[in-house]
Amino acid sequence: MATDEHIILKEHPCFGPCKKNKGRIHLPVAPGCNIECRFCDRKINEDEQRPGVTSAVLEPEEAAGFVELAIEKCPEITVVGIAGPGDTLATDRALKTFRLLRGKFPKLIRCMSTNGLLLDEKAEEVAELIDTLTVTVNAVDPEIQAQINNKIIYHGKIYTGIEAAKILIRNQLSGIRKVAKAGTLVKVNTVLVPGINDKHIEEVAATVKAAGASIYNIIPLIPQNDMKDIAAPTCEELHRARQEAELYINVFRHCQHCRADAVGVPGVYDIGAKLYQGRLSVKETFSHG
Ligand code: CLF
Ligand code: SF4
Repeated sequence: MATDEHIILKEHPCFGPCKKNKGRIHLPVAPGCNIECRFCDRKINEDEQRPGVTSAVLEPEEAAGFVELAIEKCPEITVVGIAGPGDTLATDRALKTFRLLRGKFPKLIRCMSTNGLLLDEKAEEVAELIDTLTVTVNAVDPEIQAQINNKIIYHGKIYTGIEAAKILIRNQLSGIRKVAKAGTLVKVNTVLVPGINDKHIEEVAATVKAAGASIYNIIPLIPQNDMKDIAAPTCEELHRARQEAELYINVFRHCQHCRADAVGVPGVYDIGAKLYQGRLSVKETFSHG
Protein backbone atom coordinates (compact mmCIF):
# COMPACT_ATOMS: atom_id res chain seq x y z
CA MET A 1 0.00 0.00 0.00
CA ALA A 2 1.44 3.35 -0.90
CA THR A 3 1.56 5.77 1.99
CA ASP A 4 2.56 9.34 1.28
CA GLU A 5 6.33 9.37 0.66
CA HIS A 6 6.70 12.64 2.49
CA ILE A 7 5.15 11.14 5.64
CA ILE A 8 7.39 8.08 5.42
CA LEU A 9 10.57 10.14 5.10
CA LYS A 10 9.50 12.12 8.16
CA GLU A 11 8.25 9.26 10.33
CA HIS A 12 10.28 6.15 9.42
CA PRO A 13 13.50 5.59 11.39
CA CYS A 14 15.18 3.84 8.43
CA PHE A 15 14.09 6.03 5.52
CA GLY A 16 15.00 9.70 5.12
CA PRO A 17 17.25 11.61 7.53
CA CYS A 18 18.55 10.19 10.83
CA LYS A 19 15.92 10.37 13.58
CA LYS A 20 16.47 9.61 17.23
CA ASN A 21 12.82 9.93 18.16
CA LYS A 22 11.12 7.45 15.84
CA GLY A 23 10.90 3.77 16.61
CA ARG A 24 9.82 0.42 15.29
CA ILE A 25 8.53 -2.90 16.53
CA HIS A 26 9.79 -5.98 14.74
CA LEU A 27 7.43 -8.94 14.95
CA PRO A 28 9.48 -12.16 14.76
CA VAL A 29 6.84 -14.20 12.95
CA ALA A 30 8.87 -15.49 10.00
CA PRO A 31 10.93 -18.62 10.65
CA GLY A 32 12.92 -20.51 8.06
CA CYS A 33 14.72 -19.37 4.99
CA ASN A 34 14.78 -20.48 1.38
CA ILE A 35 18.34 -19.48 0.54
CA GLU A 36 21.71 -20.07 2.19
CA CYS A 37 23.94 -17.02 2.48
CA ARG A 38 27.49 -18.03 3.30
CA PHE A 39 27.79 -15.46 6.09
CA CYS A 40 24.60 -16.60 7.80
CA ASP A 41 24.83 -18.83 10.84
CA ARG A 42 21.37 -20.25 10.33
CA LYS A 43 21.16 -22.90 7.68
CA ILE A 44 17.97 -23.35 5.75
CA ASN A 45 15.07 -23.83 8.16
CA GLU A 46 17.37 -24.36 11.12
CA ASP A 47 15.56 -21.86 13.25
CA GLU A 48 12.24 -23.54 13.06
CA GLN A 49 11.31 -25.17 16.34
CA ARG A 50 13.92 -27.66 17.45
CA PRO A 51 13.68 -30.21 20.24
CA GLY A 52 14.96 -28.76 23.48
CA VAL A 53 14.39 -25.17 22.42
CA THR A 54 11.40 -23.89 24.29
CA SER A 55 11.11 -20.49 22.71
CA ALA A 56 9.37 -20.04 19.41
CA VAL A 57 8.62 -17.39 16.89
CA LEU A 58 5.43 -15.41 17.32
CA GLU A 59 2.15 -16.60 15.84
CA PRO A 60 0.51 -14.12 13.44
CA GLU A 61 -2.56 -14.11 15.72
CA GLU A 62 -0.43 -12.95 18.68
CA ALA A 63 1.05 -9.97 16.85
CA ALA A 64 -1.65 -7.37 17.54
CA GLY A 65 -1.38 -7.88 21.30
CA PHE A 66 2.37 -7.25 21.20
CA VAL A 67 1.96 -4.17 19.00
CA GLU A 68 -0.51 -2.72 21.52
CA LEU A 69 1.84 -3.39 24.41
CA ALA A 70 4.80 -1.94 22.52
CA ILE A 71 3.01 1.29 21.63
CA GLU A 72 2.05 1.72 25.27
CA LYS A 73 5.66 1.35 26.37
CA CYS A 74 7.30 3.16 23.41
CA PRO A 75 5.14 5.98 22.12
CA GLU A 76 7.87 6.75 19.56
CA ILE A 77 6.91 3.69 17.52
CA THR A 78 5.83 4.70 14.02
CA VAL A 79 6.62 1.47 12.18
CA VAL A 80 5.51 -2.13 12.49
CA GLY A 81 8.07 -4.29 10.72
CA ILE A 82 8.78 -7.93 9.98
CA ALA A 83 12.45 -8.71 9.40
CA GLY A 84 12.82 -12.41 10.04
CA PRO A 85 14.33 -14.30 11.72
CA GLY A 86 14.21 -16.11 8.36
CA ASP A 87 12.81 -14.86 5.08
CA THR A 88 9.45 -13.14 5.24
CA LEU A 89 8.22 -14.64 1.98
CA ALA A 90 9.45 -18.21 2.55
CA THR A 91 6.20 -18.86 4.42
CA ASP A 92 2.89 -16.98 4.29
CA ARG A 93 3.13 -15.96 7.97
CA ALA A 94 4.44 -12.40 7.49
CA LEU A 95 1.83 -11.40 4.93
CA LYS A 96 -0.87 -13.06 7.04
CA THR A 97 0.29 -10.99 10.02
CA PHE A 98 0.07 -7.76 8.04
CA ARG A 99 -3.41 -8.70 6.88
CA LEU A 100 -4.46 -9.22 10.49
CA LEU A 101 -2.91 -5.91 11.57
CA ARG A 102 -4.27 -3.86 8.70
CA GLY A 103 -7.13 -1.73 9.91
CA LYS A 104 -6.16 -2.16 13.57
CA PHE A 105 -3.21 0.26 13.51
CA PRO A 106 -3.87 2.62 10.60
CA LYS A 107 -1.24 5.11 11.70
CA LEU A 108 1.66 2.65 11.73
CA ILE A 109 3.81 2.32 8.61
CA ARG A 110 4.02 -1.34 7.56
CA CYS A 111 7.58 -2.38 6.75
CA MET A 112 9.04 -5.69 5.66
CA SER A 113 12.38 -7.08 4.53
CA THR A 114 13.09 -10.06 2.28
CA ASN A 115 15.87 -11.77 0.38
CA GLY A 116 13.66 -11.32 -2.67
CA LEU A 117 13.68 -14.90 -3.98
CA LEU A 118 9.87 -14.94 -4.06
CA LEU A 119 9.31 -11.22 -4.51
CA ASP A 120 8.54 -11.41 -8.20
CA GLU A 121 5.64 -13.82 -7.74
CA LYS A 122 4.33 -12.17 -4.56
CA ALA A 123 4.83 -8.57 -5.66
CA GLU A 124 1.17 -7.74 -5.99
CA GLU A 125 0.29 -8.91 -2.49
CA VAL A 126 3.38 -7.27 -1.04
CA ALA A 127 2.58 -3.95 -2.67
CA GLU A 128 -1.00 -4.14 -1.43
CA LEU A 129 0.03 -4.71 2.19
CA ILE A 130 3.41 -3.05 2.68
CA ASP A 131 4.37 0.64 2.70
CA THR A 132 8.15 0.22 2.81
CA LEU A 133 10.09 -2.83 1.64
CA THR A 134 13.75 -3.76 2.02
CA VAL A 135 15.33 -6.26 -0.36
CA THR A 136 18.81 -7.62 0.32
CA VAL A 137 20.73 -7.61 -2.96
CA ASN A 138 24.36 -8.56 -2.45
CA ALA A 139 25.31 -8.68 -6.13
CA VAL A 140 23.73 -8.22 -9.55
CA ASP A 141 26.43 -10.28 -11.29
CA PRO A 142 25.76 -14.03 -10.96
CA GLU A 143 29.51 -14.81 -10.78
CA ILE A 144 29.78 -12.61 -7.68
CA GLN A 145 26.46 -13.66 -6.16
CA ALA A 146 27.49 -17.31 -6.47
CA GLN A 147 30.41 -16.61 -4.11
CA ILE A 148 28.08 -15.18 -1.47
CA ASN A 149 25.28 -17.71 -1.58
CA ASN A 150 25.55 -21.51 -1.37
CA LYS A 151 22.13 -22.50 -2.60
CA ILE A 152 18.49 -21.67 -2.95
CA ILE A 153 15.34 -23.75 -2.62
CA TYR A 154 12.96 -22.57 -5.30
CA HIS A 155 9.61 -24.23 -5.86
CA GLY A 156 10.81 -27.34 -4.04
CA LYS A 157 14.05 -27.72 -5.99
CA ILE A 158 17.60 -27.01 -4.83
CA TYR A 159 19.78 -24.88 -7.11
CA THR A 160 23.43 -24.02 -6.51
CA GLY A 161 26.19 -21.86 -7.99
CA ILE A 162 25.59 -19.60 -10.98
CA GLU A 163 22.21 -21.17 -11.71
CA ALA A 164 20.96 -20.27 -8.22
CA ALA A 165 22.47 -16.80 -8.47
CA LYS A 166 20.76 -16.09 -11.79
CA ILE A 167 17.33 -17.06 -10.44
CA LEU A 168 17.80 -15.02 -7.27
CA ILE A 169 18.99 -11.86 -9.06
CA ARG A 170 16.28 -12.10 -11.73
CA ASN A 171 13.54 -12.44 -9.11
CA GLN A 172 14.93 -9.67 -6.90
CA LEU A 173 15.15 -7.11 -9.70
CA SER A 174 11.86 -8.03 -11.28
CA GLY A 175 10.19 -7.95 -7.85
CA ILE A 176 11.67 -4.54 -7.03
CA ARG A 177 10.42 -3.19 -10.36
CA LYS A 178 6.87 -4.38 -9.74
CA VAL A 179 6.62 -3.29 -6.11
CA ALA A 180 8.20 0.12 -6.71
CA LYS A 181 5.92 0.71 -9.68
CA ALA A 182 2.93 0.00 -7.46
CA GLY A 183 4.03 2.77 -5.06
CA THR A 184 5.79 0.92 -2.23
CA LEU A 185 9.05 2.61 -1.20
CA VAL A 186 11.96 0.22 -1.70
CA LYS A 187 15.26 0.17 0.18
CA VAL A 188 18.04 -2.18 -0.84
CA ASN A 189 20.52 -3.64 1.63
CA THR A 190 23.90 -4.98 0.54
CA VAL A 191 26.27 -6.84 2.82
CA LEU A 192 29.75 -5.55 1.98
CA VAL A 193 32.09 -8.53 1.68
CA PRO A 194 35.72 -7.47 1.13
CA GLY A 195 37.35 -9.25 -1.79
CA ILE A 196 34.00 -10.44 -3.16
CA ASN A 197 31.54 -7.61 -3.82
CA ASP A 198 33.50 -4.54 -2.70
CA LYS A 199 34.39 -3.55 -6.28
CA HIS A 200 30.82 -4.21 -7.39
CA ILE A 201 28.93 -1.70 -5.25
CA GLU A 202 28.54 0.96 -7.96
CA GLU A 203 26.97 -1.57 -10.30
CA VAL A 204 24.56 -2.80 -7.62
CA ALA A 205 23.59 0.76 -6.67
CA ALA A 206 22.99 1.83 -10.27
CA THR A 207 21.04 -1.35 -11.10
CA VAL A 208 18.69 -1.27 -8.12
CA LYS A 209 18.11 2.46 -8.60
CA ALA A 210 17.13 1.81 -12.22
CA ALA A 211 14.77 -0.92 -10.99
CA GLY A 212 12.99 1.57 -8.71
CA ALA A 213 14.73 1.43 -5.32
CA SER A 214 14.97 4.80 -3.63
CA ILE A 215 17.42 4.20 -0.80
CA TYR A 216 20.50 2.04 -0.30
CA ASN A 217 22.00 0.63 2.90
CA ILE A 218 25.47 -0.95 2.92
CA ILE A 219 25.98 -3.29 5.86
CA PRO A 220 29.49 -4.42 6.86
CA LEU A 221 30.02 -8.18 6.85
CA ILE A 222 29.94 -9.89 10.23
CA PRO A 223 32.52 -12.64 9.63
CA GLN A 224 30.90 -15.92 10.59
CA ASN A 225 29.94 -19.32 9.27
CA ASP A 226 31.55 -19.96 5.83
CA MET A 227 32.87 -16.37 5.83
CA LYS A 228 34.40 -16.44 9.28
CA ASP A 229 37.91 -16.05 7.83
CA ILE A 230 37.11 -12.97 5.77
CA ALA A 231 37.96 -9.74 7.62
CA ALA A 232 35.08 -7.33 8.20
CA PRO A 233 35.39 -4.18 6.10
CA THR A 234 37.30 -1.32 7.67
CA CYS A 235 35.63 2.04 8.28
CA GLU A 236 37.50 3.38 5.23
CA GLU A 237 36.26 0.57 3.01
CA LEU A 238 32.70 1.10 4.20
CA HIS A 239 32.99 4.84 3.69
CA ARG A 240 34.36 4.38 0.17
CA ALA A 241 31.59 1.96 -0.76
CA ARG A 242 28.96 4.41 0.49
CA GLN A 243 30.53 7.26 -1.48
CA GLU A 244 30.55 5.16 -4.64
CA ALA A 245 26.92 4.17 -4.16
CA GLU A 246 25.90 7.74 -3.50
CA LEU A 247 26.74 8.66 -7.08
CA TYR A 248 23.60 6.74 -8.05
CA ILE A 249 21.19 6.53 -5.12
CA ASN A 250 20.45 8.01 -1.67
CA VAL A 251 22.46 6.19 0.97
CA PHE A 252 21.21 5.39 4.48
CA ARG A 253 24.07 5.57 6.99
CA HIS A 254 22.42 5.03 10.36
CA CYS A 255 21.64 1.33 10.30
CA GLN A 256 21.81 -0.34 13.71
CA HIS A 257 21.79 -3.99 12.58
CA CYS A 258 18.56 -4.64 14.40
CA ARG A 259 17.52 -8.13 15.46
CA ALA A 260 14.32 -9.68 14.15
CA ASP A 261 12.75 -9.06 17.59
CA ALA A 262 13.98 -5.48 18.10
CA VAL A 263 11.51 -3.04 19.70
CA GLY A 264 12.26 0.60 20.44
CA VAL A 265 14.22 3.40 18.80
CA PRO A 266 17.16 2.07 16.71
CA GLY A 267 20.45 3.00 18.36
CA VAL A 268 18.74 4.59 21.37
CA TYR A 269 16.99 1.88 23.36
CA ASP A 270 15.52 -1.57 22.91
CA ILE A 271 12.86 -3.38 24.91
CA GLY A 272 12.53 -6.39 22.59
CA ALA A 273 14.02 -8.90 25.04
CA LYS A 274 11.67 -7.69 27.78
CA LEU A 275 8.58 -7.51 25.60
CA TYR A 276 9.03 -10.94 24.07
CA GLN A 277 10.64 -12.34 27.23
CA GLY A 278 13.50 -13.90 25.30
CA ARG A 279 11.22 -16.28 23.44
CA LEU A 280 13.11 -15.88 20.19
CA SER A 281 16.29 -17.89 20.58
CA VAL A 282 17.91 -17.55 17.19
CA LYS A 283 21.54 -16.56 17.05
CA GLU A 284 22.32 -12.96 16.42
CA THR A 285 23.29 -12.80 12.79
CA PHE A 286 22.94 -10.61 9.78
CA SER A 287 19.88 -8.47 10.17
CA HIS A 288 17.30 -8.38 7.48
CA GLY A 289 16.20 -4.83 8.17
FE1 CLF B 1 12.84 -2.76 10.57
FE2 CLF B 1 14.32 -2.68 8.47
FE3 CLF B 1 11.87 -1.81 8.38
FE4 CLF B 1 13.73 -0.45 9.67
S1 CLF B 1 15.17 -1.91 10.64
S2 CLF B 1 12.44 -3.90 8.70
S3 CLF B 1 13.66 -0.84 7.44
S4 CLF B 1 11.66 -0.96 10.44
FE5 CLF B 1 16.55 0.02 10.10
FE6 CLF B 1 17.37 -1.75 11.78
FE7 CLF B 1 19.03 -0.93 9.92
FE8 CLF B 1 16.99 -2.38 9.30
S5 CLF B 1 18.17 0.32 11.55
S6 CLF B 1 18.62 -3.08 10.52
S7 CLF B 1 17.64 -0.52 8.27
FE1 SF4 C 1 18.36 -16.49 4.83
FE2 SF4 C 1 18.84 -14.09 5.76
FE3 SF4 C 1 20.37 -16.08 6.56
FE4 SF4 C 1 20.55 -15.19 4.05
S1 SF4 C 1 21.08 -14.01 5.92
S2 SF4 C 1 20.41 -17.34 4.71
S3 SF4 C 1 18.44 -14.60 3.60
S4 SF4 C 1 18.19 -15.88 7.01
